[in-house]
Amino acid sequence: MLENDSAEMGGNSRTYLTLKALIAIIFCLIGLQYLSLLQVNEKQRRPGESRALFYFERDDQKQNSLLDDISEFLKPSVSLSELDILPLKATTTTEKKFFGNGTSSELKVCPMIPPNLHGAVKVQTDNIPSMEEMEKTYSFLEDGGRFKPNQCIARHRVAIIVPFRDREEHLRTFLFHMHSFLPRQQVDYGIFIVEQDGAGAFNRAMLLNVGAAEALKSYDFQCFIFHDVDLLPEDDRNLYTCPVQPRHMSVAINNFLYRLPYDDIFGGVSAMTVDQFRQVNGFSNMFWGWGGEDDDMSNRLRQKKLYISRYPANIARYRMLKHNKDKANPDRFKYLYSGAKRIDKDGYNSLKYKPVKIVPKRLFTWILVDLPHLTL
Ligand code: NGS
Repeated sequence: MLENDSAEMGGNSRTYLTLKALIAIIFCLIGLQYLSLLQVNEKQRRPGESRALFYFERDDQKQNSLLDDISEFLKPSVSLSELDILPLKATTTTEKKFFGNGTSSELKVCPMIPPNLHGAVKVQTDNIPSMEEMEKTYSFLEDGGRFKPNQCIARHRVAIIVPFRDREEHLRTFLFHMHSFLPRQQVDYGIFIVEQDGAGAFNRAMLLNVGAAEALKSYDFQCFIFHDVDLLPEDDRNLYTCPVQPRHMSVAINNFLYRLPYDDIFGGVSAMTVDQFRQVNGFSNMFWGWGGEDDDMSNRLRQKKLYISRYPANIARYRMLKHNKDKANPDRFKYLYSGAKRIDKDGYNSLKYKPVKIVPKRLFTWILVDLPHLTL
């Protein structure tokens, strides 16, 4: 009986000790949780914002103070590679500009951080002017929707390539937005609208290949920005410059609650240098109908040891215009799985197309193209 009692008492004290330890652990956990909450509250983040890239973060108290944001760029701790901006070759730091009256002046290379950015910008989606009205508003453009700054030599020559069909209203909204957004970034750019002729399945990737080929015929562009017509950037610190590594730009889209849907996504808006584009042999020509072509490009990049870079989600924000979803391509997974075997023979080097029209209009270069179904 006594033995039983002491055994029971020993058991009780062990249970008591275990309970005490458990309670102590629970208090520790509550304490830790409290501390981490304090840290989060210290800087409220928007959904999808990156934790690591503090130099880009917006201070909510000074949301409209662009200078504060930009001065972050200039901190010595931020290296050129972190900014993901290609340095300019030393040979082109100045250029003589000649005026009609016979005088000339020496132009300097534009600053790395454009001085007149606004930060967050309004995206207008209604009461968009007609093409004719816009041509007057943007009379500073050269034919082909071409712009270059006249105060300095642009650091980047960028072809914006937009696959297109049947979306006239989106196109007007896009042009209206982009031609007010891009000049502030002091890039030398042109907009190429690549329209697929006929009513067959849409081939976004092949249109992008065509746009790249035609853009390079017209000018010495350094990089491409492949751009869906229904995506409008909401912050002009999202620089449309040539990337060091391929850059996925539409990181945070309103329709996806400003969150990246998955890590390897390369659709929507993405930038590549001409050299990177050639390394991966451009896009596959095999994706007819919606989906997969951008994932195939993502696989090509990985295969060629390039990686996808991104601006932080509080800057790389986009508004998506409303539209009906296209019919998905039932063969997309088949082509995705066999992509690695095709990279060297299906792409930019096997591209064939029939240009129906190539017209350098004031707001853009219009490329109407007939796409053949290629076989390997
Ligand atoms: C994936 C598609 C991508 C597409 C992405 C986002 O599922 O091509 O959704 O699409 N991949 C496949 O279908 C294999 S979105 O919702 O933006 O239209 O880019």
